[in-house]
Amino acid sequence: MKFESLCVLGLGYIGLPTASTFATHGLQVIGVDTNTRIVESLNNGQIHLFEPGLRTLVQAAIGSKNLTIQNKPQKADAFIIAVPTPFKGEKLADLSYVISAAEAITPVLENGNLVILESTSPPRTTVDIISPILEKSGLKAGVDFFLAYSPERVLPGQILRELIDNARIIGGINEKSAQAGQVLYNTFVRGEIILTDATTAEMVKLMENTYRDINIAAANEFSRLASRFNVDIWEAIDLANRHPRVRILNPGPGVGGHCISVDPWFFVEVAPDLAQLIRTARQVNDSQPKFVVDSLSAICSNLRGKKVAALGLAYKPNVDDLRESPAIVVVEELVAMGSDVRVFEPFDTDFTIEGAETVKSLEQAIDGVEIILLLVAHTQLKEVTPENITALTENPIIFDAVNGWDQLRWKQAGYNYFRMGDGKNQS
Ligand code: SAJ
Repeated sequence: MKFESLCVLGLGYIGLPTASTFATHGLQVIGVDTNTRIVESLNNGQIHLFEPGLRTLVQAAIGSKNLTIQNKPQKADAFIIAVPTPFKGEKLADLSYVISAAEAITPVLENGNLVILESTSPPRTTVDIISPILEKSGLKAGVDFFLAYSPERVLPGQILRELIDNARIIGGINEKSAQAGQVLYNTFVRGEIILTDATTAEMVKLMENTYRDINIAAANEFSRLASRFNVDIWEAIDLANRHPRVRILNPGPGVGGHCISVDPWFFVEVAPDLAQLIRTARQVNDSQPKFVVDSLSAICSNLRGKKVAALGLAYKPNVDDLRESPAIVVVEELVAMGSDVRVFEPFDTDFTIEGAETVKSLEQAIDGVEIILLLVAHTQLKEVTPENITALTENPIIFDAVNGWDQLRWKQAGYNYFRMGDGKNQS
């Protein structure tokens, strides 16, 4: 069995690096996206998202003529579906992109082909939804063509390295399908490749992100408890983590991004009676922006009319992705309370939030404000020091929601510095 050509459907954070990596490893790859803007910009050598090293990789792939970009799939030996699974309605998985992608493959599907679903999906999606759509081609899944689910587990910011080095799970609808998947990914994966069934692979993906969500929820709840009991959460976590079997994560303004804040709901959707801890963890993390705003209110008593510089909007440090970002929710809550908010996001200086002012530089953000709120520990924002801002505004309150700054330095410079979850060092 050999795969020489591949069609990757969906050219986002997963599909584009995957298509490019296969192309630079010798496969003839067609990258497919239904968004004509993305197709045009890629064909003009522009990439529409930020990920370290990705621009160079995509340019190399396109330059080698092994990667071409189109808006429709065409015949190939293998197909990878890497489209999003967003929410619809009240936290339900919207499988419409996955379904459309499978429907687009069906007319070009041939004997001996392999189809892999990578999009995060509720358990049984591959078997109950994708397989019947593809079988409308007249071919039998697992017999005439192979079908597998293989979750993507790369960390934004380190995608290109993790794509190659991470262990990869391939869940086939039968053994032959899993083995076919292994042949395909062997093209570039250096991590261990482990074969299983499709539904186990789907569940593993959801379990990984749910596990992280629950652990972050614990850290966030601890930060609220620490505030109440005049304890510094950052000191307390540092001490607890000296225990050989304890590894508490970092509290913050909440959990964002398109994965961890979304995937646990897929369990709640299909098994609400069983997924109670999972639902509660989601609710804790979703209410953490309110904890940030409440903590700030406790310091300032009245936030109405207060001039606030909100620094950082991305869902985590050093990425340009603003999806589901808790920092945005913090800003929206401040706006709702009547604060006069200026936002600065170094990775996206155009993003707007109704009622807030977007500015293009740190200096513009800080100029004349009364409160400086650090919401994302981007390297560029962590480098801000008291010396940088002294000339721009007089005696603002500093509120660090991510433990991104050195409190001693700010205090020694005479600032009123507060840290989220630090009930001990209220200056
Ligand atoms: N966060 C905290 N405290 C922490 C760690 C993270 O509040 O201690 C927050 C971040 O600020 C962010 C959110 O959690 O808002 C998620 O960030 P993350 O770095 O934990 O994860 P993602 O969403 O960037 O990537 C995750 C990864 N999954 C796991 O680590 C289990 C990645 O491996 C997956 O491939 C990715 O989801 C995905 O695509 O599903």
